[in-house]
Amino acid sequence: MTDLFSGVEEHQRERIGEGACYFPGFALADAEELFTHIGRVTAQAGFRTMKTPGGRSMSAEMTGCGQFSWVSDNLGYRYSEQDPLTGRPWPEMPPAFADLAHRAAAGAGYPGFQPDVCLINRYGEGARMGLHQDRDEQDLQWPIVSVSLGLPMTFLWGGLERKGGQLKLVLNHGDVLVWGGADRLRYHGVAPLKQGHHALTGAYRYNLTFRRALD
Ligand code: MD3
Ligand code: FE
Repeated sequence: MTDLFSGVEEHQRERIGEGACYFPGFALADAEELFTHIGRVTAQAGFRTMKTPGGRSMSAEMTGCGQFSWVSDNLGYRYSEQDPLTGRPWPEMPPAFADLAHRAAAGAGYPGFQPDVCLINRYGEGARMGLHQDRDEQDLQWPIVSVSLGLPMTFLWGGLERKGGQLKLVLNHGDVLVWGGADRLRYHGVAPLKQGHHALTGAYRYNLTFRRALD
């Protein structure tokens, strides 16, 4: 008998924009495994706070894995093959990471997504991320896949210009978002993290963003 649904992931999906999908709880089943991998990656490439080209420190701590990760200093923002703290390549992207990103992207209508970057953000109490666009990737046709772990955080979703209002969406443990197409260059950010405790991640929220930096 043929299985009509073979290869098609059955999961709750909400289209929140022309090119954007929200998958509540998509990563829940994998959350503990993902968190273990975060521990392995950060043992090799520790969390650090980055400085913007304007000289201000960002409040979220960051690191990454994959062929590239994103670095920021007084020279500007860019993707780099080396961790500037160690001079070594970034840790390899765990196959479980790439697989999750691939499945979520396919479910949102972006088949064939093979990320070469996983940026890992860690937010402690009060940490936030101001409104910005993600436009340092070479081919903006590829989506970005975001995975939230740990404490909930309010995501701010704006338009194609910095001015104007933002929609708010609470991102919970295990939630996945996919952004591409017409929504790829939307301004976005996250509101300051409220104090709390999560059974897996303690006082933190972690966010994985999967990207394709180079073609
Ligand atoms: C919408 N991170 O790392 S993830 C970032 O929660 C970043 O850590 C936030 O913005 C976080 O750059 C938000 C959701 C997200 C990621 C990329 C997007 C939303 C996006 C790109 C375009 C539009
Ligand atoms: Fe972003």
